Amino acid sequence: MSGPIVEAVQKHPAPEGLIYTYGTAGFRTKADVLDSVLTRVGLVAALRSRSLKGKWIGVMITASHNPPEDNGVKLVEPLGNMLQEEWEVISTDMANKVSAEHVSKFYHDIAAQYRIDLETPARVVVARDTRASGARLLGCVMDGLKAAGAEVKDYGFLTTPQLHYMVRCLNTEDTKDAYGTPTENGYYEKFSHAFKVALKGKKPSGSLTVDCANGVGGPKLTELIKHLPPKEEALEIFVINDNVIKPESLNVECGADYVKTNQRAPPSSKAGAGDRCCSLDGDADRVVYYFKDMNNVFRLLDGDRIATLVASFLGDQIRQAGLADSIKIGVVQTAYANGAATQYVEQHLKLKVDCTPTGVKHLHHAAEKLDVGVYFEANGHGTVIFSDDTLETIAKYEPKSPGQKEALDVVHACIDLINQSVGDALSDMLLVEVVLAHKNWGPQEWLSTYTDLPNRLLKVIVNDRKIFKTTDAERRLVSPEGLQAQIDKEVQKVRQGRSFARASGTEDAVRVYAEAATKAEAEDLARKVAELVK
Ligand code: NG1
Ligand code: ZN
Repeated sequence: MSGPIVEAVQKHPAPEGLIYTYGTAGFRTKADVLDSVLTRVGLVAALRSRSLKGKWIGVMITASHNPPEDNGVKLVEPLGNMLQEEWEVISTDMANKVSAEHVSKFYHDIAAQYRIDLETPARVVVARDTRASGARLLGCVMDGLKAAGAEVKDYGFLTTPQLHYMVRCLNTEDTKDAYGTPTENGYYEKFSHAFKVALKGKKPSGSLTVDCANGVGGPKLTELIKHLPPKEEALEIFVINDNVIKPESLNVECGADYVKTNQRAPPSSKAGAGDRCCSLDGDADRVVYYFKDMNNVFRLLDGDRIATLVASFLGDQIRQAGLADSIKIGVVQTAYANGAATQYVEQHLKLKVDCTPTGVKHLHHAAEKLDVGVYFEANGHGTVIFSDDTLETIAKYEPKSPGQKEALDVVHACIDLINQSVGDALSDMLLVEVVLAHKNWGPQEWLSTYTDLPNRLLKVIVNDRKIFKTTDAERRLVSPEGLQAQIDKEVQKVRQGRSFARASGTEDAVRVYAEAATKAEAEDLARKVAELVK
């Protein structure tokens, strides 16, 4: 067998003995074993586009918060959503075909099975983060795309959410759902304009220091700032850790994952007590806030905090607009959400909370079932989505007083300000700033809304993590048999105890989470459960 597909695949042979999996974050591993995967992903992207009659499909080359020597790739559906599960399986199968002939055969088999007309145009958008391996891996994807005869738009460097934005814009251009102009400038214009309108003349207090993880978020934030209102009128932003010239510094002692995991600010941060700070991750789809309190103690405002802040604000605005009876807000969390956050949403904000398995695609799907779905993982990954019916209700609604109109304007602006295709650190950050400005809050007031339960997250290396099977949104183990009962017994020994264990989807380990009334109890509980899991 020969032909362009066989040739492209032969150019990037698969390393022997490796098995690849399209997991919660796509394919992700050491960059030097990814060439063959990227070429095959190019083929799958072309097939997926053809299966949707030539809609644009996105390919993002990134390994997010992973170390600089890693890389990865994920595919994006036409409206900016994560890849459909069926196609995750196809991607995994394709990545693990060893010979070029098998790849080519599989490509044609999938086309036959899904009745994909290989004459239909295939359209694919590509972008990458700033990793050193990105250029080489882009070449590998391009070889796959070319072999499959796809039309390609290469946007160069983009944040992951910018790529999702481009995909959605390209597929909705000239329709009633047009999302925006599919250019970088279009992105900055859309979000900066919405920010200005949503602020309604209010000025966020103080300044904001943004740690960009030495990743692609740095140059993109610098660009975005040029489009924002001048600092005298709105927000003063200090950009730190934006060195993309030295790719080996990516995510090193900085970034959202470093801050969340170590519960400390990046050592390079010069921010003083009370100064508002936030950290993006390596591809700018996650953000966490933090500050040093008056006693110089580090305080984290994570994804749970962003969710509660935003849900409470949108709830207020919708109520003030007179829409409370027709639009219901809900919050979607995972089991990693702090118990105090869940309680705050249910009992104080009186909103519904759904719990889903880990991974934004699960949260996104649950949020899609709500009128307004606010979803965030504790690590800062999330967004807000508005259902079509809700958007229509808001569009048709006629305010009955100046107060109602004012609130309605803010809701409109927030809809534009929130990147509804995917969690977007830059858009989420601007949204948080709008809410804080409206509430006239600093980080201390935000922190005071509730007190987090002390908690501990441990990573346990086990022989075979596949034996750990869960139910109830990963909160209970069904296998190995008897283990859950032992965990329950430990949980009962501490006050306000909660603990669960699950296999990680991105690392070869089991994660153990525990929370309790005191730090000592939480740590003790985590340690005991980790012992049981080993
Ligand atoms: P795993 O490795 O499955 O726990 C981690 C994060 C998720 C999500 C994914 C994708 C935790 C506890 N888990 O998943 O929230 O972000 O990576 O990047 O933070
Ligand atoms: Zn990321």
